[in-house]
Amino acid sequence: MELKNEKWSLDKFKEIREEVLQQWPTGKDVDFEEAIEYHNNLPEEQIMAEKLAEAKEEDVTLIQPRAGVALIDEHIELLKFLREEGQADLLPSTIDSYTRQNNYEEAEAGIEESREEGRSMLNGFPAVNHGVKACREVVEALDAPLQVRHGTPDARLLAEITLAGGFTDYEGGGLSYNIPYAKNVSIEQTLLDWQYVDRLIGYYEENGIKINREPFGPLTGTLVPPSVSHSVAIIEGLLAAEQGVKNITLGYGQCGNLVQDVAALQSLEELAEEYLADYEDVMLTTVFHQWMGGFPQDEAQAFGVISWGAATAALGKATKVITKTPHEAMGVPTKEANAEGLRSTKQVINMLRDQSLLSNDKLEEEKEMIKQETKQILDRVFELGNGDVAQGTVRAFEAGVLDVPFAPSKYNAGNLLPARDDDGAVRFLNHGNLPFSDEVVEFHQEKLEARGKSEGREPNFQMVIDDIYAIGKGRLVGRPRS
Ligand code: 8ZB
Repeated sequence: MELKNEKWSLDKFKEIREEVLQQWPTGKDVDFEEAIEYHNNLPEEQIMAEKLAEAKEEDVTLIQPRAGVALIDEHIELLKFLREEGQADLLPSTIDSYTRQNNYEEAEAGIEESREEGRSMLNGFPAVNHGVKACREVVEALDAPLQVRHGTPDARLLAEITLAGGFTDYEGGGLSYNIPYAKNVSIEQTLLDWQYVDRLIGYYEENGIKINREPFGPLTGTLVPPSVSHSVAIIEGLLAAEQGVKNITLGYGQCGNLVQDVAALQSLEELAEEYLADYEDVMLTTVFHQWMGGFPQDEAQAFGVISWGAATAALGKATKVITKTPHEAMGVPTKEANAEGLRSTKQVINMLRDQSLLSNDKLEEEKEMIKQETKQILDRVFELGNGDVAQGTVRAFEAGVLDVPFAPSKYNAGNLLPARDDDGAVRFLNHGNLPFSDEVVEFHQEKLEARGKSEGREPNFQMVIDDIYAIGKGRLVGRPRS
């Protein structure tokens, strides 16, 4: 099948759908007409797009954790706890790694073992194996909207089952769930597979059902320059809108410098509005991810990292924030630790709800820079695709015009080197083949030279290494001898 950014005909979608629903026995329980009926009867408080629209309107930042375990009753208990004890506004179901790899046999074994052991032997909720009815049990036990959070290159069957199961939001995208997650899956393949997911959601929308879509913003973590993640987010937003998706939440992961992070959140929304202007009735919202890098082992220090993310989300007026927990350095958190991350976040958000970062020259300069860079990247993507953003994206990755630092994918050039400047903002030490103007390149060079000067060293690869390890030593910027 040829990849083009063009809305799929219903016939083409339905032809592929027959194969998708046969990938695992639970696929046969998906009945689209009946699922429409089910969604029509969902209480409004469980519709993600409605909750997000309300939050955007009222300028509040909602909080959402990550969470998922193997068995249905335990999963419900976990989510109830996070809602009641953690005051989560929005709920997730984090999917286990086997399901993310489409390995439903191993997921089944994990479910069995979990039953035998009396504890979760999977690192998430295996929604495909549990099937439509079980997903609905989860939805019906709760009073908040549910989102699927995963990391799946081919997420077609998972989407069919969870959406028929009453989930109203689906994370991921053909780039953001490929480049950071897979080594050998081609970009063309994941873009096609995610066109299917977007077309499915477009089909729901055509039938009056609002399903929200959320590209995974942070990609590989805390050293991704905002213009790189923004380019990916906007491309995924455009691809989704073309297939008929109407409710889109674009994401950005905390880098750590307050001004840059707020500038990133504001510019993301402004750029997206510009790029998606041709699509009617699209509701755009934003999500901010608390620190997606290494965490301090010490729980008190971890709360410091969490609170700084909460403050940034609130001051940047993100529509929602995905929280971390004091167990981040250890692995999957207990429900108590998860609720603590939520409560500390809510505390900071409540205290900052009436404040915003005052517009100032520095903020404007950062926004302007991020916008210029993103436009330079996206202009070249369109050019490479002769106007087709899907084809342009494949070629842009080949050419290193789109390039994500520290990504495992062999389809990613990997020429970029980011490093922090003297204020901790993320800059390009090496911009690889990104199509930047001289002005942009010099801006970054100057920022890194200024850091080099205050540290008495030339900007070099050691800075990158130092920055990666800095947080473990309780710092943002990796200084020599600190
Ligand atoms: C890319 C996302 C990584 C983050 C968290 C990790 C990390 C993964 C679960 C989970 C609670 C789970 N994460 N799986 N948190 N329950 N089943 O996602 O700790 O922060």
